[in-house]
Amino acid sequence: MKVKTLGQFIIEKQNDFPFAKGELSRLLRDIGIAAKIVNREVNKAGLVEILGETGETNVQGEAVKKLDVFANDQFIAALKAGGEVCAIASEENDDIIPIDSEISKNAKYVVAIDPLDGSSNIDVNVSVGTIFSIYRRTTLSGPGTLEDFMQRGTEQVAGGYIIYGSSCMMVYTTGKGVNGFTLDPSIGEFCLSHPNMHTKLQGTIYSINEGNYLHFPDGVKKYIKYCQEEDKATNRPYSSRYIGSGVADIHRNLINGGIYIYPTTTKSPKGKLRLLYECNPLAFIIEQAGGKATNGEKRIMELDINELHQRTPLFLGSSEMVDKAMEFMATYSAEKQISQ
Ligand code: AHM
Ligand code: MG
Repeated sequence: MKVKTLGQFIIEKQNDFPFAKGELSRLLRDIGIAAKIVNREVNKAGLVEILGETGETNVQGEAVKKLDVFANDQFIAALKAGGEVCAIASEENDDIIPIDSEISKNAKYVVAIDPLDGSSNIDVNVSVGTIFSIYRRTTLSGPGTLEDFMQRGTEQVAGGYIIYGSSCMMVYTTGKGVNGFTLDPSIGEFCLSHPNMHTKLQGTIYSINEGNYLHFPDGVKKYIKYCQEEDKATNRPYSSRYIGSGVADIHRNLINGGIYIYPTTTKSPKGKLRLLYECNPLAFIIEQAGGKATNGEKRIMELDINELHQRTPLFLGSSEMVDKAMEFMATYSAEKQISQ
């Protein structure tokens, strides 16, 4: 069998962009390297206690870091060392990280990243992920600024995620389809395992934290009831599946067909997930795979962004399911307005 590694695939795809000088390819490769290091640590997570590394320092005398901080440090270090990026925005950092170094003085890109998504699952041996989004800088030179990140999702050059699951996978798009690579631990390479990924128009899975049911907008409550109704023609009731790791839930739904919803709640009136480094890259991937991503009303990738850590509700997945959920949103929010 002929194996194609992520590195080989990236080089081949560089030809899709006639004037490409290889910067984006190198940047994607850097992300792949950091992902492998993070995966190694995620795999050891359960061993930390027995190896006695939970104290202040580990055997090398280094401070033991929580995995999310470790992942953040790894991605930032890899991106800085690569020299293709003039600023980084991370869920873990309040402000952007401008990069001011000799090797990055001609860097054209900025990267927004959620280094370890699904943080509540870190300590319980359940899949977690990394989500990243790459933009071309809009400022002309010097270290990147906040302005470089204030771009709509439609401007993304690439978006992707890594899932640290029963195997480790990297899935990304540069706007020419979606491809998935599985890490083969025996050779330490991501290998093309899921070429040209497509999601179903209509799936049979809905993923939402139903514990928040009472706090959902009426449109979402009605849509959940719709998913639970008996109807042979549409294969209902649908199955409810919710891991609590967005990357894992969305990866499963991408492959099997389904919808993921994180709506507004009374506790999170603007939604919980972040537009820049969670929703936009996931939206880019699902759209490239033939699905849809909206905030219940508008396309995620066309939303204006004016804050680094801006939140948005998210309805993402198989397009007919997202359309249906939006229909419920439109009907019931209109009804509410009339009755007010
Ligand atoms: P995080 O970036 O702090 O981990 O939060 C994002 C996560 C998603 O991965 C997941 O789908 C969601 O939050 C779960 O939230 P909840 O526990 O409220 O259902
Ligand atoms: Mg997150």
